[in-house]
Amino acid sequence: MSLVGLEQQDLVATLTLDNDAKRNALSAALIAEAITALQSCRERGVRVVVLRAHRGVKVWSAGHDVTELPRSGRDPLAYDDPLEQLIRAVRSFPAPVIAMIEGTVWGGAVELCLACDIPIGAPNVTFAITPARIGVPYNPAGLLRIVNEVDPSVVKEMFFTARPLPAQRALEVGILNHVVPEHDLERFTYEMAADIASLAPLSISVIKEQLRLLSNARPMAPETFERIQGLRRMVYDSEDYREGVSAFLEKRPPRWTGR
Ligand code: LCV
Repeated sequence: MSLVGLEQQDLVATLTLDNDAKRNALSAALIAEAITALQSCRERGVRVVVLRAHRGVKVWSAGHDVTELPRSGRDPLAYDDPLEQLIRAVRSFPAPVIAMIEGTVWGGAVELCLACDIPIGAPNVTFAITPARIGVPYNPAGLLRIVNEVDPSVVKEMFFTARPLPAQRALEVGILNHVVPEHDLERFTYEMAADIASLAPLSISVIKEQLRLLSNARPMAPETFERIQGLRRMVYDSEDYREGVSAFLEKRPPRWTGR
């Protein structure tokens, strides 16, 4: 079964998340298809990729596939986690990736939208950052990517409340570049894609890569890195993490103990 559609019109490719039954949860299988599709776009010299879900979806993506999270004692968002691989593939893709978003966006899918170069949303879009719903720690690379894009006090509110942030607020804090009515979203997005595709590809590609490298250019003492790793381990080794994943799978509210 195909979980990601790939189409190309002129120099613009469209990747469509295609698993509405599971609310486009970012399973390893879906991500593998997305990465293969990006690789194919790269080989074909595509100049812009539009990443989208089907028109009119209520959920753009429900985030990590919770059924695939390790049960306990293992880092749930390690370097080789499929979503981390997809985020790196989007960020290092040698041409702009536009996220065209309708509906709600959850957990790791928020980061996927932020990894895209130009996120454009409909008015019904919301973004919820959700590790505290499931009791998982977050990875430092992800935290850094988010605070690079969004005001730290807004980031804290999103992590601490797990509340969905509405489109207009997402626009104000820089998560979205544009909010466009549903009926105009495709026209707006594909016009921008066509404009980008008409410009000098090498210039754009090199500026994208320079910005990516510069956004990571922060020295860190090894002790600091080890302390961050130790903090995460406290969470993924905890009873709360086991409880959070079990509660999701059993479709019941979690009982947190803070241990
Ligand atoms: C697997 C799912 C999922 C799903 N995984 O439809 O960033 S972190 O740290 O938080 C990271 C670990 C992460 O990204 O975690 C995931 C964060 N995501 C969420 O917390 C959202 C979880 N999903 C929901 O709250 C609801 O599904 C929403 C509100 C998105 C949609 O609700 P709706 O009533 O429309 P259902 O809940 O009935 O879901 C339809 C099917 O999709 C599965 C869900 O288990 C159900 O499967 P069955 O039909 O087999 O019962 N599903 C939804 N989200 N993240 N599976």
